[in-house]
Amino acid sequence: MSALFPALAVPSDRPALRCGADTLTYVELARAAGSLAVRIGGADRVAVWATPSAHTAVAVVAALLAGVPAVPLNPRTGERELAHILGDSTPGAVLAGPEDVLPAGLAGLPRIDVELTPTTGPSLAEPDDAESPALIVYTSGTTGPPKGVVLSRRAVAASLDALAEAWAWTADDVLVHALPLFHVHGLILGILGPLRRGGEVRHLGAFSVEGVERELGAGGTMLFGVPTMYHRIADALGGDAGLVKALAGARLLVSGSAALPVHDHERITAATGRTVVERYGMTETLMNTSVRPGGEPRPGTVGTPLADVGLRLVDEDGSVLSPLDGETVGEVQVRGPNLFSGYLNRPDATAAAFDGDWFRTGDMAVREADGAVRLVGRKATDLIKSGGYKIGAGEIENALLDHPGIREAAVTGEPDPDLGERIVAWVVAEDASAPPAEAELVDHVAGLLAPHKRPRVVRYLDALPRNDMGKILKKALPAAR
Ligand code: MCA
Ligand code: AMP
Repeated sequence: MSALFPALAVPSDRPALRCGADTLTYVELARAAGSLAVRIGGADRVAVWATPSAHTAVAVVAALLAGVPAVPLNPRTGERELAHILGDSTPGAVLAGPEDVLPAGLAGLPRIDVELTPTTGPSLAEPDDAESPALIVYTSGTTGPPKGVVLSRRAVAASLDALAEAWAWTADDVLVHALPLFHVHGLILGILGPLRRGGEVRHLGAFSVEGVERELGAGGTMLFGVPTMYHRIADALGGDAGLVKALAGARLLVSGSAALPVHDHERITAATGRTVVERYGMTETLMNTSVRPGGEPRPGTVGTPLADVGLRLVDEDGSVLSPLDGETVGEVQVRGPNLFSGYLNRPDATAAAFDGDWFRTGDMAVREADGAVRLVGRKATDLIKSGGYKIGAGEIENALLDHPGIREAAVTGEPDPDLGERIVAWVVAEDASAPPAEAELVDHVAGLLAPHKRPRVVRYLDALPRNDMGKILKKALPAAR
């Protein structure tokens, strides 16, 4: 396989990345990542304390240069989730910025500080094995703790190249975003994507409409975001001529990780004349489809399959559906070089996820006459998409049940104009006369799992609705209030 980062093999003085005050050219990135790669070479796996910083980008590039699989860690991960990820992925060290304060859960691991400006840095030949694991990214399922998705160098390269073809993404592009760097969207598409092309990425550190306006106004050509970010941009467009101009000047506005409501598409197009391009992917599959820029605006669809991606709809019995009628609903299955290699330590879950070489996405869709995919729902109601994060109801229920004041718990997602869905916890207190306060339960979940998994609303009930078998009837919950 050819190198993941051709621009690092013969590095130039072109800008590679900017995050806050830190900027690195390709020469500087090659030196920083090259010297770190030497320090971690030989490790089986490394964890990366994935703050939204240049240090994270250098750490992950170094791991890829060294051929050592990287496990990005959400720096806000709570104690239970962190313990699970470390126990499951058994990294030999953790890479972190020199200023980062690491939690007690990482105390047992050797720490390697990421330096941005080492004085020397050897140039390294990248490993050649396309099937070797590049990254292990943790993702939620409906029940149990998150699973480690093993992504090969082949999958990363194939998906980034398919996007480059679909979007005419080149070394001249300057990508602007503020996505977290411990998921596929922000890290693989948002950092490794521009670096594979030899272009530039500017990470805002934290999302703000002002930051988007500033960087798109100062030469940014592409913006990546989740729908919540575009919703906030759409809210701000009304009175902000500078923001309108910045968006209108960008070459490509891309939304993904969850559905961008048609209303937000329309508000952005009405104000700027630009259409937001939606693409559809998954941690396990990287990118599957995209609307093609320059074609007809297609709000509500996620476009057609990317190069080399096979996509089919399958009904309940496993029969393949072929009508391009915009009506017949089936589960999306995909295959191609973009797919993951399996769940770490979970051959059972890996086997269950496949139908032959087709991966069952769990997403339900119809196909339009031109083959465009329109997602209409998910098979599992116990998966919630909030702010673009996938969150399993089961893991939150388990965390709530661990609170001594909680006897029963059920978690659902409710429509939310900003987050897409908000997490709602329905609880029965041990002592109905003195239930734990809402803030206490919210902090409890945030502390064990992660802040984005915290319930946004807690509703107290005397009992959860159950069927004769004792199973909680989640659909009956709203009526039980
Ligand atoms: C509030 N906070 C708390 C608590 N309450 N912290 C601890 N305990 C509490 N009780 C803090 C948070 O830590 C955070 O601090 C701040 O309050 C707000 O956090 P949050 O609620 O998460 O922010 P938000 O306003 O809801 O965030 C919106 C967002 C975010 C910026 C859009 O949801 C986001 O970054 N989403 C991106 C998700 C994503 O990348 N998904 C990709 C996976 P502070 O402000 O200091 O941070 S999907 C994927 O990869 C596939 C392949 C795909 O298709 O893309
Ligand atoms: P994750 O497992 O966190 O990587 O999230 C993947 C899921 O996000 C997919 O299975 C879809 O349900 C959803 N998703 C990603 N992109 C889109 C999109 N453009 N529109 C609707 N849903 C999306």
